[in-house]
Amino acid sequence: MTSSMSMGQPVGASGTAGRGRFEAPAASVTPMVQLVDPSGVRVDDPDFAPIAPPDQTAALLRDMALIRRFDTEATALQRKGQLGLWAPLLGQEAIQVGVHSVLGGTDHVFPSHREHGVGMLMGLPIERMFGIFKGCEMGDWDAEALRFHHYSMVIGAHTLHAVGYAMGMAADARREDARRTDGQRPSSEPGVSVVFHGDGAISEGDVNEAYIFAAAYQAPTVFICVNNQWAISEPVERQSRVPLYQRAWGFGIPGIRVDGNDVLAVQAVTSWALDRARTGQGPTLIEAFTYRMGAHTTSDDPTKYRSADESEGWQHRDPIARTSAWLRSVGEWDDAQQAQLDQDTEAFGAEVRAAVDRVPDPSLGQVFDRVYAGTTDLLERERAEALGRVAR
Ligand SMILES: Cc1ncc(C[n+]2csc(CCOP(=O)(O)OP(=O)(O)O)c2C)c(N)n1
Repeated sequence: MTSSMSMGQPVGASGTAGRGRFEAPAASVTPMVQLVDPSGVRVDDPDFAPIAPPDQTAALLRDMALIRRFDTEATALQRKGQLGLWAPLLGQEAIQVGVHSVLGGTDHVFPSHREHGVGMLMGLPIERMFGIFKGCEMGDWDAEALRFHHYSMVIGAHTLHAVGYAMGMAADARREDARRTDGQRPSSEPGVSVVFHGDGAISEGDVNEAYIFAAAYQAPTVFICVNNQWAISEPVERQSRVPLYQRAWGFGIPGIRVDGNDVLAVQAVTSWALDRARTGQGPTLIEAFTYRMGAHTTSDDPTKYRSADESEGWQHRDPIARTSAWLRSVGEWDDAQQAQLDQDTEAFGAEVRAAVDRVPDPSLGQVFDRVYAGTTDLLERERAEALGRVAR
C-alpha cells in the first residue's frame, strides 16, 4: 500500500486534524475523595461521608501505628541480615487499615507483595510472613480459612485469581439461592474478592484481562489500585497518559480515586464498592492515591531515581499524623492516649523481633512436600535425587 492511500485517514480530516472529534478530551481536574485533609481538618465530599463515628476511628489510628511499627522493625531486621529482603509499606498504612476495617466475614483478600499490614490484621502470624522474606517458606498458609490469599510476587497474576474466585463465590451464591425453597436469603452475606495491585501492575496483561473478565461477568470484585507513584524506578506518568482510575471506564467498570493517605476516605469508598459488589452491581476499581515513602524493597535506593523534593513533599501528608490531628480536634485523642499507644507499639516491636526467630528452617525434604496438594512420581524422583546428593 502506498502512503498516498493513507488507510484510516478520516474523510475531510486533512488540515483539520486535532480539531473536534479528533482531539483528545480536554484535561480536567481529577476529583479525589478526601474527608480529612493533610492538616487534619475535616472536609466535605459531595458523595461520601465518614462511615464510623469518631470514637471508632481511634481503633484505625492504633492499627496504623501497629502496622507501621511492624514494618519498620521488619526493615531493621533485614538490615541486620535476619531477613533476606523486605518490601516496606511505609506511607501506605491508611489504605491497608481502611480497607481491612470494612471487610466482611466472607470477603477474601488477594494481596500483592506489600500488604503485610492487611495480612497481620487478618490474623496471619508474623513469622509466616517473615518466612517468605527469609526464604524459608512458600507462603502456603490455608488461604481459604484465613481469607488472605498468597503473596503474588509475579506482578498482577493474582488479579486473575481474585476475579476467578469472585466468579466462583457468585456461582455458589446463585446455586444456594436456587436450592432454597423458603424464599429466604442465605444466612451468610455473599463474599467479595478484594484485590490489591500497584500502579505498575496496571500495565500488565494479566490485570487488563482480569478487568475484562470482571466486567463481562459482573464479578463481585473490588480492585484496589495502590498508586504509590512508582513501579520500582518507573514513574506512573510513564505508564499511563490518563489518571489510572479513568482506565476502568474503558472496561465498563466504575473507577474512583481516593486519597490513599486519608483512612476515613479509604474506609468510606471501600465500603461503597463492597456494597456494590455484594448487591450484584459488579466490580469497582479504586485508585488509592498515595506515595511509597521508603524504598521499593530493601535492595534498592530510591535516591537514584527520584528527587528529595518529591519525597519531602509527601511527608506532610502522613496518614497517621493526619488522623491523630483530626481526632484531637474532635476530642477523641489526647496525650495520655498517645502515650499508651506509644507504649503498646514499643511492646509490639519486641514481639515482632521475637517472631523472626520462630521462623522454622525447613529441611531439604520438606521443600518437595508443599509443591502441590499431593505428590507426583517426578517430585518423588527429584526428592530422592536431592537427598541422595547431600547424603553423598
Ligand atoms: C510479571 C513481573 N514482571 C516484573 C516483575 C519485577 N517487579 C517486581 S515489583 C515491580 C514493580 C511493581 O510496581 P507496582 O505494581 O506499582 O507495585 P509497588 O511495588 O509499587 O507496590 C516489578 C516490575 C515481577 N515481579 N513480575
